[in-house]
Amino acid sequence: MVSLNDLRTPKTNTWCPGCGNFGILMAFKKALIETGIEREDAVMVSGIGCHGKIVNYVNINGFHGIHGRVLPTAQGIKLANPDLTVIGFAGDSDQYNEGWGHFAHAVRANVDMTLIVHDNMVLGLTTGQATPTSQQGFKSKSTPFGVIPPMLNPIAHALVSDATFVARGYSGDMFHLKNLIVEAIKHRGFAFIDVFQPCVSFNYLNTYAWFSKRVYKLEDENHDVTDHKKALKKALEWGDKIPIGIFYKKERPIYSDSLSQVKDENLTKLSKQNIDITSAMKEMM
Ligand SMILES: Cc1ncc(C[n+]2csc(CCOP(=O)(O)OP(=O)(O)O)c2C)c(N)n1
Ligand code: SF4
Repeated sequence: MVSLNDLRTPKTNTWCPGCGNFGILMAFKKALIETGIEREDAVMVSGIGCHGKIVNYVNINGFHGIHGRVLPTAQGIKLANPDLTVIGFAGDSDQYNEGWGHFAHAVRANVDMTLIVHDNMVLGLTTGQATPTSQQGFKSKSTPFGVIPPMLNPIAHALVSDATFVARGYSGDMFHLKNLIVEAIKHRGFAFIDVFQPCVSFNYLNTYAWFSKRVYKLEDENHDVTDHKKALKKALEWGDKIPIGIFYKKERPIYSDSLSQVKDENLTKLSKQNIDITSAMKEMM
């Protein structure tokens, strides 16, 4: 069983003091410990952005991929080696701008993995431009007169794309977030958690104080996680009260259940001896 000490790395953490990413990092480490997954059985995949550095700070296998491409990489790893627990970490620009096309299809495909989006409603690493989840009117370096279109609603989008696990966390409530990550990892299918992650350097609107005043837990209202209509209604709530917790959960076949090539086979365990790709190469050249 891993300990917090086992998960420590020698890398210097370069996130700004007070950044919401710290809450996600600690919640994830605690979730790994609680699920009892061994270090060599888990893989993290991240995109480009402040969030992406998280792979440097957890002592498990990690792949720091390119911007917007967390999902194809993570899905490929899981399909090739179903024995691994795969967790993707994306930024809100990373996932909801450049990676947006992948999102809807990952939800539909239902590969057995977890996606955690660090949703600070701003581009952090590139110093403060607007993202799809920035609120209408949000003033930033890219929108000095305020964001014009309405904000994107990833929770509602996931729900209408037949998602099997949809949740929202808040990095200011680390223990609640840890519980969500544990449930997401245990879920058989694509588990999606959007996490409010205050960016203390570039988002002066959606601060800890702003979130803490508004968020409430769905479980405190005895929310029924099997009620799709109710989940959608909750997904549309925004303003003085904003729900966090599991919106919706259900079982449906995972992608590899219907993929004969990987259904009963771990591709990484196939013999790599006597493989001759010469004829295939000739055909392609
Ligand atoms: C293909 C590509 N497009 C754009 C960039 C420039 N870029 C670097 S980080 C970043 C986004 C950071 O914002 P977000 O994904 O919200 O993550 P955060 O830094 O807030 O964690 C962008 C657009 C890039 N590195 N690669
Ligand atoms: S710029 Fe924002 S998101 Fe990036 S490390 Fe600093 S506080 Fe965190």
